[in-house]
Amino acid sequence: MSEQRESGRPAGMDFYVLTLFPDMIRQALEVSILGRASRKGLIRVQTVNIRDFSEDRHMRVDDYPYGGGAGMVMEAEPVCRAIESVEQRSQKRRRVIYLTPQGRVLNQTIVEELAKEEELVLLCGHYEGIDERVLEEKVTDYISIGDYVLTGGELGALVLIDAVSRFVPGVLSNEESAQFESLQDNLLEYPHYTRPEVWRGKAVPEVLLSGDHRKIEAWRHEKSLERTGERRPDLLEKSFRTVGCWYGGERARSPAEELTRWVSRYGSLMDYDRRKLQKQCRVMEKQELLLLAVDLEAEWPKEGNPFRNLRGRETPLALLTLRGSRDSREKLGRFLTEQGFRLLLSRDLTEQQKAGGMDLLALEIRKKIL
Ligand code: 9D3
Repeated sequence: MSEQRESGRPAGMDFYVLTLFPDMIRQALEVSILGRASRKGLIRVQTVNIRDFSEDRHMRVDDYPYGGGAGMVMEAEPVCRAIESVEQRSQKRRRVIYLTPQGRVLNQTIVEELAKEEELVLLCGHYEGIDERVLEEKVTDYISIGDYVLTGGELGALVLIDAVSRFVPGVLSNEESAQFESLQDNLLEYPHYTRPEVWRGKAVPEVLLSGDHRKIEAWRHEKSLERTGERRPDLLEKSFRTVGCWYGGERARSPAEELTRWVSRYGSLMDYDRRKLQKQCRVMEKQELLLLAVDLEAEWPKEGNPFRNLRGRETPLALLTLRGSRDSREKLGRFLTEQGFRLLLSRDLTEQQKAGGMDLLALEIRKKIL
């Protein structure tokens, strides 16, 4: 728990919430999982009351809108000073997120991206909104939590903190770990069952009692797909069947497997060292995702390119290579593009490992795929 970052700062995450209603933020974060995480010091939430920066003896922070119209507008100066009071606490560049119905709608990919930060500044508006000029100066991200109207940004900030905190190491227990959740696959979860085995005449699906883990995993995947099709067809269109594939022995195999596990709970694997697979024609679909790891210095079969019979239909592809020149990587990338793949990214694995682990790479792929 006393794990430190290289910077010497404690691990975890700092949130600064700028609001006219700090109690609303604090009280919500005292309880349950986030309360526990706060007490452990894994997440630190500091509220800044924008009213403390009012320039007015009545502590007013809002005024009538220029040009007329309904409601009040929060003044630029108190908001700006509140943000600057946070900026003063260290020189670091921080994202300043304004919660607004006009923002990008929050989703799990955005949440994971934000979880990479060490600190986030969350600005909550009230009334009609905030004077545009301070937003232009200070805000880096505009985020909405959905297409419905709230009375202010506080619930938005709480939703964001809740979702992001789940990715902070230690906030969830091992069993609850946020890493391998089905929403990463853009699929809803499979149905869950617990004892008794028969409840009011309704039995638990047979397969779950079989003890056959492969069969159970296949059943859960099928149920996830079925359920997403019924309840969230919009999500199903954004979901991809991930296929991890390698050529060139163990060196290529283990990164392919690792990345596949990071990208998808239900990923499958193909071993292109097997001559039989090379000979078979396989056309991958648009809704599949190919993660391909190739050792460029592994010997090629005498028939030529081992992937000559692998085709895509605009199938997204992430290409990871080991050894070999940049030139040979680009050549393979072009070859696969001609075979019908849509090259999302191509990386040298040694370079990638220097830049960041498979988790970062997986997130990058997820962001590029749509
Ligand atoms: C009633 C005023 N609206 C004109 C049609 C504009 C408006 C201003 C301020 C609507 C809502 C709000 C307050 N909402 C938020 O601050 C907010 C919010 C939201 O309303 N929906 C979804 N996400 C968010 S994040 C912050």
